[in-house]
Amino acid sequence: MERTLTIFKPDSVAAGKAGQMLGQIEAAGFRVLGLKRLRLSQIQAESFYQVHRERPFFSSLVKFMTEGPVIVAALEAEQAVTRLRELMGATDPAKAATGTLRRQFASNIERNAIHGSDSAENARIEIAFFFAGSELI
Ligand code: FUP
Repeated sequence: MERTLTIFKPDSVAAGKAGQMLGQIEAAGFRVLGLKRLRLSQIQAESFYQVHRERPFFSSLVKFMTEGPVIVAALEAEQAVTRLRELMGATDPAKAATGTLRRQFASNIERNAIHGSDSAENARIEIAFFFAGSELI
């Protein structure tokens, strides 16, 4: 079993689509270990995306990620990292395959509906960013 972290981004939550997205993720065999709704502070968003701090889109991404509440979930499944990224589709929804979450729910490469960890190691770091061990059941 492997864990991964997903974030239903402010666009999905504002549109009332997070539940549908989580339903598709559960239907694909993922188990929800932890779930919470929160609004990221600027410092939290900058810290979460610090790997992108030198990229031209960084400040716009931080602004988007802090514009409203997000819903974060710690998930468990066989090959959870890879399988969630397959369900999500490409970063740019215009390039995402039919049926993927980003193809269904994202607007553009920035407002792209959902985050998923890109490795098991980053999943561990990202889950710890949002959840205490006692919150993962
Ligand atoms: P992904 O792993 O698919 O979420 O994509 P990346 O880690 O490459 O990018 C992280 C986030 O940066 C994306 F979800 C959206 C944002 N981004 C932009 O806003 N513009 C870009 O050109 C690339 C990424």
